[in-house]
Amino acid sequence: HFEDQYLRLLREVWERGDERRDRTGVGTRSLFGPTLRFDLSDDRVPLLTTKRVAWKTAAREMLWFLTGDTNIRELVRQKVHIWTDWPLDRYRRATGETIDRDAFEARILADPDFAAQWGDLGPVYGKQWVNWDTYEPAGEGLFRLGKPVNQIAELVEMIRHNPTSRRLLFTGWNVAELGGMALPPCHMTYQYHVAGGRLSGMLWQRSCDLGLGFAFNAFSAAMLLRMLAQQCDLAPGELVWSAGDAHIYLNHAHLVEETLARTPRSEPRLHIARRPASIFDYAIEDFAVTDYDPHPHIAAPVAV
Ligand code: DHF
Ligand code: TMP
Repeated sequence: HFEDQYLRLLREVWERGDERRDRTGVGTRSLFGPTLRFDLSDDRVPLLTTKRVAWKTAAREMLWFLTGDTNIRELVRQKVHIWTDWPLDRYRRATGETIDRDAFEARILADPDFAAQWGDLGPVYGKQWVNWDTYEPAGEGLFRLGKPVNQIAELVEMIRHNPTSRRLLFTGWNVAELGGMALPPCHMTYQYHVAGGRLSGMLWQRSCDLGLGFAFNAFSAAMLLRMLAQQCDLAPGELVWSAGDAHIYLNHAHLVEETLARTPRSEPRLHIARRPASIFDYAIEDFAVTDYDPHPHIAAPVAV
C-alpha cells in the first residue's frame, strides 16, 4: 500500500527525530532527507486514507496557484481557509486588534481594499510559477520590468517538444523576493522526466509538516502531474517526493498515535473528467476521487 511508506516515516521521525525548537516556537522532531515514491499509474493517487483529507481544498489551492493569484480572497470565497492564519497574524501584529478568524475572513470578502491591503501573501507560489519578474537594462544603470516568465507554460512546451531534456522543472524559490513572502516556498521545486511514454515527477520540499502539510502536498503534486501528463499526451508514471527537513510538531502527538493505530484502506483513484484546452483551464469540477473510504479526520493545530 502506498501509505505504508508514509506511516513508516511518521513513526521514524516521531521515534528517532531530533527534538528541537523551531521558528514557530511549538517545537518539532525532525529528520533530514527522506524520499517516498508513489506509483500514479491506473489513476492511483497518494491521498491518505488513515485520516480523511480535504482533497478538494488541496485541489482548489493548486488551481489557485496556477492562476498566479497570491491573495487569499479568492480562496476564502471558495471556503478554503488554509492560508488565512498568516495574513491574520500579520494583521493582528500590525494593528493590535483581537479580531477572530471568521470576522477577518468576512472583512476580506466584504471589502476589496481591505483584502488588497491585508489578504496578500506576497510574491508566493502563484506569482513565481506563472509571473516570475524579469528585468532589462533601461540605460544609465536603471532597469525596467521585462516580460515575466510563465514557468508552467514553458514547462508544458518543453515536455511536449523536448521530452528528454534534463531541465523540465519549475521553482518558487526566487531568492530576490523571499523577503516579501508570508512564508518562503515549502514545496519549492518540481522536476519532470519522460520515459516509455510516461511522465514522472519529483517534488523537492525543503520543509514538511508531516501531520498537516504532507497530505496536501503529496495529493497536489500528483494532481499537477496528472494534469501535465494529460496536456502532453503522456501516461502518468511515478511521483517521487523528497523532503529536506521532515518534521512532526510536538503538539501533534495525538495525531501520530491515532494515525499509527489505523490500517490503510483501499487505494483511492483520481479521475479527470475532460481534457481542457490548456494547463490553465482546469476547474474544480473536472476532478473526482473514487474508492475513497478513509478513517475519520484527525484535527490538529497548525503552527503559524
Ligand atoms: N504551516 C505549518 N506549520 N504547517 C503546514 O502544513 C502549513 N501549510 C501551509 C502554510 N503553512 C503551514 C499551507 N497548506 C492546512 C493544510 C495545508 C496547508 C495549511 C493548513 C490545514 O490546516 N489542514 C487541516 C484543515 C483542512 C481544512 O481546512 O479542511 C487538516 O486537517 O488537513
Ligand atoms: P518554515 O518556513 O519555518 O519551514 O515553516 C513552514 C512550515 O509549514 C513547516 O512546518 C512546513 C509547513 N508547510 C508544509 O509542510 N507544506 C506546505 O505546503 C507549506 C506551505 C508549509
